[in-house]
Amino acid sequence: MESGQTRDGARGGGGFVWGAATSAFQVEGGAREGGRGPSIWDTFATRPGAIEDGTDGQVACDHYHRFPEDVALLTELGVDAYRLSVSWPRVLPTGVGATSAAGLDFYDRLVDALCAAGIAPWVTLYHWDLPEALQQAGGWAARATVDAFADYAALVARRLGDRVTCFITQNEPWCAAILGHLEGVHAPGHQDGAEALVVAHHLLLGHGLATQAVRRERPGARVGLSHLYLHVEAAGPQLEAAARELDGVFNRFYLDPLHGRGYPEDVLAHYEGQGFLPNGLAHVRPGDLELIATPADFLGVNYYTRARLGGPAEGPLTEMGWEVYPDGLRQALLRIHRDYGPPSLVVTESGAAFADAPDPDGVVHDAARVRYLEAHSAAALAARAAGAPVEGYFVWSLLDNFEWAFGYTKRFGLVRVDFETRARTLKDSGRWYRDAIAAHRAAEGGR
Ligand code: IFM
Repeated sequence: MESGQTRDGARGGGGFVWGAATSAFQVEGGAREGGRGPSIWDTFATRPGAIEDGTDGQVACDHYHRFPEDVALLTELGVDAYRLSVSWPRVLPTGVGATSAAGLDFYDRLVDALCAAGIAPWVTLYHWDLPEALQQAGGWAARATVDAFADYAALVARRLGDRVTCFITQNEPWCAAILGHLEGVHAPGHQDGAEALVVAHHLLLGHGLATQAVRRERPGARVGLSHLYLHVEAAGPQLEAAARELDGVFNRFYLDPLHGRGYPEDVLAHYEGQGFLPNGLAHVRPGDLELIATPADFLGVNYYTRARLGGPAEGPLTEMGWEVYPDGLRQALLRIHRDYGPPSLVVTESGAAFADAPDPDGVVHDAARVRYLEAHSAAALAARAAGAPVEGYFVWSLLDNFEWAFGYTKRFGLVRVDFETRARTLKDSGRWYRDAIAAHRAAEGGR
């Protein structure tokens, strides 16, 4: 390691990590290249009406071919770290067994390019693109998928772990389980509450097993999970119980088992009442809860909005219809610190979709996103100043990209992507982020 770099490859000084994030399916494209197998999102996108604009991830931002340009953009921003995800079917086309040399080479080259630029790669192992072959064998509802995931995690750690220190096992288990298996709006598009709860358990178990697998391969690795945190408030005392229930299904159902408390009784009772536990907890085997509670090095917190029960939103809404409520992030970080005490907290996603468009000169004046990021990064720093061990802040997203069921209709990027030409344009928010990072670094002592 060169002098001036931290253990995580950040620019130095061991200070706060500023980053930007994407995920494989949302940006890579190259869907049929290098022997990549199909993922459940390739399949789901072919379902009529599944994706709002009828698009798919075949080309996406074409990051598969244009990653050098994207690394140059990250360099221009001056970030310490870039959070990317590895596409499981790109490196293991059927999820198990034979690897794709071309797929592994792609991540080698990407990681090398980041390291050469002094940017630490933070690697997410599962950001929702399950190999379709595994779905055919039962998907996350099948326990065998959990073992396959641990093997895949070991493979990635073996291959990239000489240059990657930080691994995120699962991104947002709530989304994968509930949106994908109960609401049916994400791949694989099922609507089965009982299956969704089995899937949630297997995703968490996959986190525990993958954490251990990564550490076996790379004892110096740091491993965590990214949780989508919903800040829930009741607008009046009569809604306190409903707020506790919503916080339970969204937050505690994941954070409690991750921190050794098992599944919260009140949430289990709620799901039982909905008929989602016809066999009780038969899918939870002895030892599972201990595995899920394998101590992590950090908890990733993805924060976008609050749910205010019984009252209107008080802040402006983003293009997703989500209320802008920065103080929810500060409160979330302090609450998680107080209630669960993970050794470190990292804001692994924070950002907003707005319908920004280039002006006649091609400049994107996304003032609303600048305000959003300014307020939310300040909220993260405020929680840190108040004692929560907040280690970093990653903007979602580096690029406008494939926003799942919304296709390309929602733009979250610091960088605009023209989906006809794939041309990239740094937005005002990108320039603001670059200056904010530089100013923060200068204030921290000029690193
Ligand atoms: O785009 C998603 C990302 O994949 C997971 N977290 C939320 C983002 C915005 O919806």
